[in-house]
Amino acid sequence: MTVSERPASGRAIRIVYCGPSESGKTTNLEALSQLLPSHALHKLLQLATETQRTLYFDLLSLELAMGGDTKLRIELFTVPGQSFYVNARRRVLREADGIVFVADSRRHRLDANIEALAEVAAAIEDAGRDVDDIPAVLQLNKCDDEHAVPHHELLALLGCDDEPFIEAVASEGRGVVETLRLISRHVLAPRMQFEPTF
Ligand SMILES: Nc1nc2c(ncn2[C@@H]2O[C@H](COP(=O)(O)OP(=O)(O)OP(=O)(O)O)[C@@H](O)[C@H]2O)c(=O)[nH]1
Ligand SMILES: [Mg+2]
Repeated sequence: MTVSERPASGRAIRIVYCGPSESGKTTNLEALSQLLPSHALHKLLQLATETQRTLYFDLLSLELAMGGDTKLRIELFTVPGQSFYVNARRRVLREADGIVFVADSRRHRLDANIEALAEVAAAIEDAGRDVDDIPAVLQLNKCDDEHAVPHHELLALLGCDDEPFIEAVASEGRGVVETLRLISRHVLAPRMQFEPTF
């Protein structure tokens, strides 16, 4: 891989975790910082309120060895899910190279998922980009809840029957590395030969 194969400005590849408030976005990054091999991890920066709700964003920076001396930096961002942080979400989403939508599988969060998904699409379109041009995967989180909606029903309700998805319990580390592998493949495959080593 050469520098010219990196995104336009040579910056890191940015993957944004979005979804309704408290769906488990920050928990994904926390679990990854435990589960990924330490040589790949760069840093985890968390900006949270006293109540553990994300205030602006969280950032987990990874460095993947690509052979020789070449390293590829991937930055995983979360955005705050609470409704009044709409502008913070838009700023982070604007430059996303890939999106992980962390849905909350609990039945009473159905409307919140639908609303958050529509907002992601609107933010991308407002930034002059086409949603279909940005690789995206769905993580159906909180599958451990007794009121979790079955995955086929949740996908249909979100209008995402044909999208790639992973079922997860982020608080137990289940499905989080798989989610990162899936989105990394989608983002990197068109740019270079890539087989995740994590
Ligand atoms: N039962 C269960 N709880 C989870 C799961 N994933 C996360 N949680 C819990 O859900 C709560 C919210 O998780 P966060 O990761 O802070 O959610 P968030 O999406 O970052 O929330 P905001 O930053 O406010 O948008 C925490 O108490 C987590 O421990 C899961 O798969 N199952
Ligand atoms: Mg958070």
